[in-house]
Amino acid sequence: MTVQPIYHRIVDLVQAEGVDTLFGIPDPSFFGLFIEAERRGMNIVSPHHEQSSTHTADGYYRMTGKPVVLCMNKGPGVANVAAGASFLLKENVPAVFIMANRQRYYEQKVKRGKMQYMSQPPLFANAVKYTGIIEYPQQTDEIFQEAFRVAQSGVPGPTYIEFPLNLLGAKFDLPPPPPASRYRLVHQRADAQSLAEARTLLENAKAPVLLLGQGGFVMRMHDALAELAGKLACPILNSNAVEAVLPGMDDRTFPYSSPEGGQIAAQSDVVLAIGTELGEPLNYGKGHSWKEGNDTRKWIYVERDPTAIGVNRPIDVPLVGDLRDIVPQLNEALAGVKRDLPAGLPAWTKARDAAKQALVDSVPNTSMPVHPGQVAIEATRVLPEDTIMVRDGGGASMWASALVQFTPRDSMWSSNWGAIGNGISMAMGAQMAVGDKRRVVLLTGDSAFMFHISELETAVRKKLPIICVVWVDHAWGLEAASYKANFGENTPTPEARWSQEVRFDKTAESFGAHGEYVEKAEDIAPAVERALASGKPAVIHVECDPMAMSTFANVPGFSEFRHWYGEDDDFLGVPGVAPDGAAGSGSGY
Ligand SMILES: Cc1ncc(C[n+]2csc(CCOP(=O)(O)OP(=O)(O)O)c2C)c(N)n1
Ligand SMILES: [Mg+2]
Repeated sequence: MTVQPIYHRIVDLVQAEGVDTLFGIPDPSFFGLFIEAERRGMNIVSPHHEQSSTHTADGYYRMTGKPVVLCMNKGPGVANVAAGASFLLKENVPAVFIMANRQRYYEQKVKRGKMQYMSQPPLFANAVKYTGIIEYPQQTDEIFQEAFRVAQSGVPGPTYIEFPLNLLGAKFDLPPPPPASRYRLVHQRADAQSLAEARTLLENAKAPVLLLGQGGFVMRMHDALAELAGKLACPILNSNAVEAVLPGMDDRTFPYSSPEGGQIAAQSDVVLAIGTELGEPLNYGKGHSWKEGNDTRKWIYVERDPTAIGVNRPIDVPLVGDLRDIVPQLNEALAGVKRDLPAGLPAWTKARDAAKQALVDSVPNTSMPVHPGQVAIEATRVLPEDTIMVRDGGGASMWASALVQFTPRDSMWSSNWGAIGNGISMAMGAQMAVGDKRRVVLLTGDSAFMFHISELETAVRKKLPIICVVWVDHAWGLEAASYKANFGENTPTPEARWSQEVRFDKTAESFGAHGEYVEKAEDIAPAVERALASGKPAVIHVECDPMAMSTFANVPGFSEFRHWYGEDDDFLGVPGVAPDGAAGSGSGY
C-alpha cells in the first residue's frame, strides 16, 4: 500500500468502472485529477461550454454503452451544466458528475457576497438520481460507488457527487478499489419462468413483432438482436428514437411512424419490446396504430426498471433485467423454434421502398434555390455505408430523417427530450468512440448548429473528423412554419429569422476545420466528398430555399409527428382533440 492523494484515488475509482475518458474544463479542483488521469493514458476532453460536454459524453455513451464521468468547475461551471444534466436524465445516460465546490465551510457561512459559491444540489433536484456530498475524505469510495451503482441501475441516468475544495489535501492508504461486481449488480437476468412464458407466447404467435428502441443500439447489442430477429422471423418496428437498422435486417425493418409500420403494429398479436420506454411517441403501445387489436395483443417487455412494468400499458410477460443479459437468454430460450417470415412481408417492404422513392421523386431537383429534401439526398448518397448519423435542428432534421440515402447502423438524436443544439457535441462524442474506424455525419439545421459552434475548435484539437452538413435558411425555420400554421400565411414572424451574413464555411476555416459553401444542388455531393477526403472536421454550408423551410407543407413525417404526444387524438399530450380553431391546431408541437 502506498499513500496517495484523493485525486489518485478518484482515478482508481472511475477506472474500476472501465471509464477511460473524463469530460470537463481544467480548474484547480481537477488539476491533480487530470494530470494523473492523463498520465495513466485516459483521455481528457474539455469543451467550450459545460453543457456541451454532456452532449459529447452522451454521443460517447451511445457508441460504447459505458458510463461517462464529467468534472464541473465550482459555482458557475456547475450551474452551467444544469441543463445538460436534465438532458442526460431524459436521454437515459448513466453519467457521474463530479461537481467541485468551495469548502463546506461556506455552506453555513452567513456573510453575504460569497464569490463562486452557491448551494449547488438544489439546482439538480429534478435532474439527478442520486446526490452525494463528500463531507469527509473517508466517504469517497462509498459515494463514488453509490453514484455508479445508481446511475446504472433501473433506467440509467445521471448522478451527482459534490467534491468540495477542502478535500483536495486528503490522503489515503487503502488497497486498490474492488471491481464493480463487488459493489453493484453488473448482471441482471430475467427469471426462468418468465423466459419460458415468453417462449410459449412467441412460438404460438401468428404475427409477432419485435419493437426496438434506442437501448439495444446503445448497449451495442446489434448482433445478438439480429440473431433474435432471425429466430423470430418477424418484422422489426423501430421506435422514433431509432433510424438505424440491425445488420442484415434491412428487408424487415420499418419505422413505427410510417404507414407500413402502422399496419404491422395493427395486425400484430404478440409484441416483444426491447430498449424502449414505450413513451408518448409510441402512443404508450396502446393508442393510434396499436388501437386495433389492443384488447387481445400480448406484450413481452424487456425492461430494467421493475417500477416501469404495467405503467404505460399492461404487460403480459415482464422480463425484468438488463437487455445485455436478456437478449442472449432469449436467443437461448428460443432454440429450436422454427418460424417463417410472414407472407405479407415482401409487400410491406415494397410499399416502404416505393414510398421512399416517391418521396425522393417529389423533391424538386432544381439547381437553385436548393430544396431541403435535396440536401438530404445529395449529402447522404456519397457517405460510407457504415457512417454514424447524428441529427439536430427542426425542419432540416425531419427532411434528413426521411430521405437519408444509406442505411445507418447507428443513429442518434434527442429523441426523448426533443432538444436541439446538441448535434456538434454529440457527433464529436460518437467520433471519439469509433476513432478512425468509422465516419460520423451531423445533419443539422443552422440555428441548432449555432448553439455550440465553438466546439468546432474541440473537434479540431481532438482530431475528430466529423462531417457537418448544415441546412442554412438563416432562420428558426420550423418556428417560422409554426407561426404561419397558427396565424396564417401573412403573419409577422418576430425573431424567426436572423442574419443573412452568416457563413459557416468561413467560421469552420477560422477554427482550423474544412469549410465548404454550396448554393447549387449539384455541388453538394462533391463538397461532401472533399470534406470526407480532407480528414478534418468539416462544415458544409448549404444555402437552402427559405420558403420550403418555413412551411409544414410536404415536410415528411409531419402528420405522424402530430401523433407523438400520447394516445390517439391527444392534443399536445392532453387527452382530447384540439378545440376548434384553437391556436396550434395546425401544428402538433
Ligand atoms: C433547446 C431547444 N430549444 C428550442 C426548441 C424548439 N425548436 C424546435 S425546432 C426549432 C427550430 C430549429 O431551427 P433550425 O435548427 O435552424 O432548423 P430548421 O427548422 O430551420 O431546419 C426550435 C426553436 C427545442 N426543441 N429545443
Ligand atoms: Mg434553420
